[in-house]
Amino acid sequence: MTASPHPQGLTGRPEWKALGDHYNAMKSMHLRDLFAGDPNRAKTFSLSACDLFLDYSKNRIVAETMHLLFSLAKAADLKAHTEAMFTGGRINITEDRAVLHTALRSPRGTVLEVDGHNVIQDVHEVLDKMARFCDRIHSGDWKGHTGKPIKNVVNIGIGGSDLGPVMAYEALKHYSNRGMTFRFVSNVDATDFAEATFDLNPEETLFIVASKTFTTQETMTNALTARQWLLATLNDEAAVAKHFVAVSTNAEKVQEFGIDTANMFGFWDWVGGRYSMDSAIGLSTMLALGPDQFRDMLSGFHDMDVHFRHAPLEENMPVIMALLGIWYSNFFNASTIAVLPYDQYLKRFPAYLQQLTMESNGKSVTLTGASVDYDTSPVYWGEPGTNGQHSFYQLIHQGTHLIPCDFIAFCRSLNPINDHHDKLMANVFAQSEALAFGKTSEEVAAEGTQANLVPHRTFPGNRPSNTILAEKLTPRLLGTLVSLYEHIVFVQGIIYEINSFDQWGVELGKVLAKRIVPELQSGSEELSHDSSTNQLIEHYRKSHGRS
Ligand code: G6Q
Repeated sequence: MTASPHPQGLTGRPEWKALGDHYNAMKSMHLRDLFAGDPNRAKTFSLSACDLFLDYSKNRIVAETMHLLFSLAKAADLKAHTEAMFTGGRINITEDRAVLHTALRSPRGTVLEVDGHNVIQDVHEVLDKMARFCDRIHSGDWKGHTGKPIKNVVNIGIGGSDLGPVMAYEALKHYSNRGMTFRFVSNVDATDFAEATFDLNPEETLFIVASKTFTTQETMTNALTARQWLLATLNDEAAVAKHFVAVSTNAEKVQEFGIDTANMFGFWDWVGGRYSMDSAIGLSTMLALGPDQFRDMLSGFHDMDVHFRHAPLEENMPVIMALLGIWYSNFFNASTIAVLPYDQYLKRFPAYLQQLTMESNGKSVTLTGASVDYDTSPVYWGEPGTNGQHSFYQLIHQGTHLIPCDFIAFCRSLNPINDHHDKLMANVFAQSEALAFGKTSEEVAAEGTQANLVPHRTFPGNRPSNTILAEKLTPRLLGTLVSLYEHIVFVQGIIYEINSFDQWGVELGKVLAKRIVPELQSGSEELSHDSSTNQLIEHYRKSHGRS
């Protein structure tokens, strides 16, 4: 199924124009007045789903805003597109692929046929194979080449084959097997490999080479270095089979590398890299958590899938958050969104979301190839609170940019020590309050502030935010949270009429770097780049005495 765009494009839709007119009425309204005028505002603009509580009342909206945004989603036929994704429609049209990450967390026994084949059965076969492997590692049945059990796991992968596994490992460390060490190597900068392995004993180390294509330069370079590192100590090619497993869709390349395909965990072309942390790409996560907790995480993903697929638009958490994102990006010209988890375990969550959101919706042509005349994905960024408060929040409070914020927090700490958690939560509530309501010059003056300092100490407020609250960070909850953002991205992609599931910008980088490597390594090869690139290459060659 393809999108059915308006003949004059998104901005030609009457619903879009109505939002533009509504913006003119809304832009000068202050959250202070909106709250003062409606004692039920917090209740009206809040929602619970899948153990998440979303308070979106501190947004610059009224009921009419939401009504117009939902009308836009309806005009874009969002529900039909959602069904197309869930049922295996080939919605990734530039690669002619289905987009079925939701199948990765469908319960055992359900059926979803793609090209006459039940993919859910395949999914569970791989999950079972992963679980058997984890049990062998954990029980010590799987031994390294010299007979020692595996204590260290190093995941080698990049982009979608790294960011999800690292984020999930960090997020769920509390639930992980503390007797094992987990490291992640992604960068082709050798420092990444060197630092990840410097204190590991090769005899007790397992490498997971995670690459959908098994051709990615960084991953293959790191995998070859890992093999060299292992053999430098173990000195026997046969050791590779005991210390390397692969996660890939490319059995031929896995075999070529020397990994027994019996130790390969597969997935499918309908799983995009940035949507793959719940596929076999999550093998390191399963090794850290154990199969049961990994399955809990999948259930959390599935909870949100069901909610997104079936809840009416007006009660649909991903839809509401996606539409609010569009409201700010396209009408208030907000070019970034800050994601601010008040939980140290979620320190890699913003980095994970950067890929999910920006690689998916950082596009400037529509599905028909026409150039867009509106902004698509905003820049996502963030850091855990309270740390961010002591650095960039200044700009969010008093700078010239409007930066909508997503605050994420948990009522219960996984490390309830003294009153740390009350203080953490007091901060998150105080921040969204200060952003929304600010402090007027009258209030500042009334505090006895020196007149010349009043403008500096005034906070305009009217800075929007969502707050997502959950009881406790668990594997299940993490799945729900990731799935929430996956679907936000989907909704925005549908409204923007773009393909959220290809990544030609990434492909370009892969090709360009390969061309320059031989030029760096040879001193004589003639250079035919622009003068700047030629000069930089020459500079490097000189430093290595190659020219
Ligand atoms: C994700 C992208 C990209 C990809 C990496 C690694 O959606 O396609 O980030 O995950 O380039 O690719 P491989 O898994 O094929 O090594």
